[in-house]
Amino acid sequence: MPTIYLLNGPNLNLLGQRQPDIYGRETLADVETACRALLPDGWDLRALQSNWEGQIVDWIHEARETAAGIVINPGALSHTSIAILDALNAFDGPVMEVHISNIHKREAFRHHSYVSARADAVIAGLGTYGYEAAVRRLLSLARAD
Ligand code: DHK
Repeated sequence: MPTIYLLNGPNLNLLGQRQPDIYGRETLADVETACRALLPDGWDLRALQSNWEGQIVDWIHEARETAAGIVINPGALSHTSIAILDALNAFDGPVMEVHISNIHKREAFRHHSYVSARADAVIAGLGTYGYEAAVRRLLSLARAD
């Protein structure tokens, strides 16, 4: 069954509770429900979150074998992790990078993302709708194949 990996990095388990003025009031469970609702019959979503860089690298390796595409919000690891970039470079399918906030409007240290060097699209500032936009785009790419 074609599967989309929805990967979230550090602190995104606190979505809906932490800094709602920046990240909104929807929880990660709400995001997963909204993304799942977009899937055509026969598609699956593997939604995963970790505060640990190596765990995210391991899930990207797993995705190499099983995923039709990856939607990833690496959280703060966007700005620091060459390991996640390297792992994504070893993945052949489409990669959508999501930031809930507009990282370019925030502190300078958030303006650069290592993951953007690999991502096929970068979504920033759409709030949690950015995840849905990313899933929609992945599905349209898959259907165009
Ligand atoms: C989420 C985080 O946790 C931050 O560290 C990033 C990103 C921005 C977001 O907007 O989703 O800088």
